[in-house]
Amino acid sequence: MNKSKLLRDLLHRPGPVLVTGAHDAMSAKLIEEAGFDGIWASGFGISAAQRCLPDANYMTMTENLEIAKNMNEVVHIPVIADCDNGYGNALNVMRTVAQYEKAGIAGISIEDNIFPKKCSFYPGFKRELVSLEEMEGRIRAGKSAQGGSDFVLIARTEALIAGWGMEEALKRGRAFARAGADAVLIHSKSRAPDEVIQFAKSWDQNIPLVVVPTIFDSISADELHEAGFKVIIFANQLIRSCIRSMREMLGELRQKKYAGAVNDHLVTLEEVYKLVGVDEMKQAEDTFLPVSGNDVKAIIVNAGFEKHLMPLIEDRPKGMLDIKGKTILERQIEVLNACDIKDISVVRGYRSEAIRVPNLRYYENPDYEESYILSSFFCASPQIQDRVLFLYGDILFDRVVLEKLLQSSADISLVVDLAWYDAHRQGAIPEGLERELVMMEEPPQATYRYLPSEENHRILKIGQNLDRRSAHGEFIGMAMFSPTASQVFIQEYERLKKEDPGGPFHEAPSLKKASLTDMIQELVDRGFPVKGVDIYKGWMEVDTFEDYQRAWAQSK
Ligand code: SPV
Ligand code: MG
Repeated sequence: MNKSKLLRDLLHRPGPVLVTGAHDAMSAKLIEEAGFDGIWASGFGISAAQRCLPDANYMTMTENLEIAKNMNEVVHIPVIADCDNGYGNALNVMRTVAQYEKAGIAGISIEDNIFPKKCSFYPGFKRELVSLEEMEGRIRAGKSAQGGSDFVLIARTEALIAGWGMEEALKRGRAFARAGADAVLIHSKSRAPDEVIQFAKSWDQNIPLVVVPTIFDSISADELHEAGFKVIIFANQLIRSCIRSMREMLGELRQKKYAGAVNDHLVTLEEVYKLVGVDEMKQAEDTFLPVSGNDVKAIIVNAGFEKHLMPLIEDRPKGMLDIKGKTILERQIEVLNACDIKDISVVRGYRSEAIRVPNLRYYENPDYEESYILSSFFCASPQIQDRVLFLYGDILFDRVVLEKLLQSSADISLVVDLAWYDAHRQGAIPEGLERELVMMEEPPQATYRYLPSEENHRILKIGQNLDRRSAHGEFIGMAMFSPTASQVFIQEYERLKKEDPGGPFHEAPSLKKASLTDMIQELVDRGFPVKGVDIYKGWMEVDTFEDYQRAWAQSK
């Protein structure tokens, strides 16, 4: 975006151009937010706020440029930089123009003060201006140094400030216009606006006038515009209001000595987050950084005894079955670790002593024969807080499956394999095979070529007894809960336990014998949104001897 062009467009637009002085990036952003047309990178404000120094050319051109750049980076409106006297003679002005233009600053103002200058309002200092010829040279040099045609050079005369009179002020203004200035700034320290109004009345050049109503502060921008001014700069009101509000808050804090005492003076933390773009940062992180599960607690259930796998699991639970030199549990941990999930708990039950993998946290379900998956997960209830990954102990899965789940921002996300849908329609899944199936709000498309959507699908029903014709996919035994959902999960489970009449719970004969899916159906029924993260293959369950053989054959 060419900000100089933007500024030129503003100069040609009807009505006054309202510009306000900033002293850093945040003040510039606030000026834009308030609806002003442009930013004045104020020499007075920058030297006060950035160095706590007088406005007297103590800061170098590069120091000032750096601050103006900071402002320009965070706003879309044009920045006009106050470049004092151009930091020297015509040669210095040339470099100043070139550098500011290159940095994308829309325009600069240079004044006819000598170098070093003093702020126009400091009392008790002798005011000296450079000769008209010297100033004409600065303007011509500046215009010759710009690369494009849009950069705006404002020439400012301090003739009225220095007491050189209206005639000299007009003579200088006209000469500046003839030397190539794009606008003229007439400055005044008179309490009444009469001087600048008189100047504007006599103005007979074809370039716009700029005014800074600091001392003559009772005239409005509209009145100044009517008098002939195009650009009105409120140069230092913002830095002065900052000093006042900082002082007031600090005085009260020092006196009362507790943070909450000054809340009335403060914006919320959220307002600061919004201002600096924390939401945008999160979005970029989600889009571009590799997903990380370092804030996730994983709970793996490995408690059950499954008779049909005997004698394979005679001396160990299913998760400790070896597949080419690594157990299922070790393979799961490998993938979890690869996604930065290091906080892993395992719920043991059957042949508990056979699970002795280091660096894991262990919980026991001694009642594993009389209970089921949901009870087992709750044996690790101290871990059900923050972001939690619930994982069945008998699945092998590709890293991308877990990565996709970690990317989900839903409160409750379940990994759903859509390959089941196709396999079922092709008659490839024998009747009677127990599968935890899901029905979703937006079913997958029944077409040969199908791109799983980036959108998560809301789950309506989940369980083994779902009518297969209405099921859309299979829950693979991997679910992730947000901190809020983890809390809800615990609360609901405690409530159910307390109110448990002992009868069936969804598909289970009792709450104690419930699967995770029964609890999820309960949350769905209670109106809690549960989303399916869809995948297409990329995982495997070890449920039967045949599964185990297949896992051997396919694993690396
Ligand atoms: C500045 O903001 O630095 C100015 C305007 O030059 S004034 O301080 O009003 O002179
Ligand atoms: Mg200044």
